[in-house]
Amino acid sequence: MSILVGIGGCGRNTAEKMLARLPSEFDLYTFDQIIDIPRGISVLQLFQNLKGVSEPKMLCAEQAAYDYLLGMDSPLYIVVGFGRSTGTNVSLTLAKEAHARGIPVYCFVMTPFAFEGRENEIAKAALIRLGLYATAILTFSNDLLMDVLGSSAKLGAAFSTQCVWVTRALLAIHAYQERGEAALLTEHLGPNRRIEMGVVFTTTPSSACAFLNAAHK
Ligand SMILES: Nc1nc2c(ncn2[C@@H]2O[C@H](COP(=O)(O)OP(=O)(O)OP(=O)(O)O)[C@@H](O)[C@H]2O)c(=O)[nH]1
Ligand SMILES: [Mg+2]
Repeated sequence: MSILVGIGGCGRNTAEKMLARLPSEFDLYTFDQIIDIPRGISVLQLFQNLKGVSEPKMLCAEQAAYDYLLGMDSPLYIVVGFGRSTGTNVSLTLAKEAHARGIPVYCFVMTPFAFEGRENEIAKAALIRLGLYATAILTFSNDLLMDVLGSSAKLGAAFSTQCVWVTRALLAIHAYQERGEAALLTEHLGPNRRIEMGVVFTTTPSSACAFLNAAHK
């Protein structure tokens, strides 16, 4: 079994759109701050989303939610938008805990638009910290996305396109994990274990070829 967890607003939106395209061995969870109306406070809650079921099922909250995700002892695939509060902080905590327990953790991180300003600095710093814990980090720049699609593209359509992109990257990474070749993946990615927009930037063509061949094996 593998766990896909969408964290924060962006992670939740993106992961939910990915569900229909995921192989059956994936369980989808979303983890976000939800307003508890009767108590008038915001609570970090974990939901499970099942294929074909429209309403996600609330499982648990706060520390119990971390324990639930880590207790399954399955590889974690985290989808998140970096730059604000919930997604950034919760992903870092979850990845740190997973790393401490020897659980592989693959992070698919949307990075902010340049116009968002301060969010960019927060995202950059958080990516450096995430590098301490993640098995691999795949970044998807919202700015580059709009460059590719053109400024007339509607934001909703752009984010849906990005979901397809993220899903394809996730399936390539998942293929490595399933074959027990996570170490080979790390070797191909180099010391910062980072892939931008699902593409390996490398100065050694042979390692790029090896990566692509292995992903499509
Ligand atoms: N690609 C994509 N990016 C998004 C989406 N929603 C937000 N973002 C980006 O993700 C960043 C984080 O936004 P959210 O996920 O809404 O923030 P959060 O983690 O829930 O943080 P708080 O609500 O402030 O606690 C933003 O700065 C945006 O750049 C989305 O649906 N798709
Ligand atoms: Mg939010």
